[in-house]
Amino acid sequence: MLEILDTTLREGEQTPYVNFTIDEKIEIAKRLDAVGVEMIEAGDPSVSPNVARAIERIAALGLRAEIVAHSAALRSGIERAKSCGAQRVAIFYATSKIHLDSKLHKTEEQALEIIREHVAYAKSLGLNVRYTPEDATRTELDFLVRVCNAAIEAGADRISFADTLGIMQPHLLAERIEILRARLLPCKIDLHCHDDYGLALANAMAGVRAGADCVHTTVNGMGERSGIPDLAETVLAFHNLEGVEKYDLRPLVELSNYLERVSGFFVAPNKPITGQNAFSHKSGVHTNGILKNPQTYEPFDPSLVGRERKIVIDKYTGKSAVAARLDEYGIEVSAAELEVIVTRIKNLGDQRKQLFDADILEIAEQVTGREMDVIPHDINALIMLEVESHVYTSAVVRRLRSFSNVTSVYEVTGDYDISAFANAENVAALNNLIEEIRTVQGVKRSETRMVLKKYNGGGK
Ligand code: HCA
Ligand code: CU
Repeated sequence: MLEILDTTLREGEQTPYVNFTIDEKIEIAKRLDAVGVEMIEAGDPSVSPNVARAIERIAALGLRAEIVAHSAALRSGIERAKSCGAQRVAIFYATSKIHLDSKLHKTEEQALEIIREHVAYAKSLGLNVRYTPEDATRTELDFLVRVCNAAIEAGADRISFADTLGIMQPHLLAERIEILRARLLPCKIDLHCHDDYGLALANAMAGVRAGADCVHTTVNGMGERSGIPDLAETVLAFHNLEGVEKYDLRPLVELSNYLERVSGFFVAPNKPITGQNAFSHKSGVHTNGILKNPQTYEPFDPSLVGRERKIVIDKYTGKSAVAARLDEYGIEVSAAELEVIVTRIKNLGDQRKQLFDADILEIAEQVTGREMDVIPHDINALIMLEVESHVYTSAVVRRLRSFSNVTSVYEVTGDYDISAFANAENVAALNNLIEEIRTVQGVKRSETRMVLKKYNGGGK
């Protein structure tokens, strides 16, 4: 049965410009535990005193997950892992020729001895031990087997087959796992697959099929360079495609949002599961299908992860989607009116990147000649911010611009320093956005005005 080790707190914190506070790490660990991952890799205590303190605090929480500390093959690191209260230490030592020659300046025999000695030392301290041959996928196979078996004999019960450079393909990885399974002494096999070609999750799934036990993930796929498999994608792919039902799917989207908030690292709109567009439909053909039966274009029901499907209205839209959107507002139009409304939407859509419900309602008013007394569900808001006096306004602007819901940002004169236009699906989403904006460093005070109706000037 599949196991997951989440390493958001170790590999994830190796993402450029990402740094968690101890409290944030504790919150992340609790939320990971709620999903039900078997192991949480909480950090390498030799990196800094605060990393060590965070591991110590997390280990003391008494979570269900086993708490793992990462360490180079150094006695001091292994001792720190022990004194932090981690249940397991993951000792990494590279095994590929290029790493041995150019980085570690060790022969294969020297490397083998170092690995054996440090695994045995960790075991003697009473720790569970995983050994990671870093750059395993570029390591000569006979040597890899020798090293891993030496580590297992010395007390390791897990080997992490690390595709450190993300160079594997599913069929190759599966082949290697079959060989390792046949030639390794009894042990569990972890898969640590980097995503340099976008193949990390596919590789991991092939590896599990071939006999590996555990997949390493991070929330939002964070990590060095292009990161490793995203936790939500991994859980959903195994749940829906492989029938692994032991993880709780409900905390995943919130966990992803939380990570965006505390890391400043935002997922792309097309990111599966957690991305803004993951359950949106646009073309007339697609939306027509979705309205008749969602299964026509949905791999699974978005409510499985607490999300909603969304139909985007613009020039690609057909009549059924517009009628459905008007119907949501309790607005009925005749077939002839609908025809004209759709034509106008298409014309406006030719000129604009994005249409809001306010635009659609305005068109419907013009075409029918009836006033529509409704407030658009998707909300436009003007958010005004005062910035702390010691902070550069431009630094706050830069952070604001990275929010996908923020459509434009202005530095302004007057009581406030910044005004930003934002759009959100509903009031709850707008609330979340404002909460997130308030946590941006340097924001002192905010005031939000919701747009009730929008009129375009001569330009647009
Ligand atoms: C690194 C180490 C590592 C270790 C993986 C593991 C890798 O290069 O930073 O211990 O399972 O990718 O090899 O993250
Ligand atoms: Cu890694």
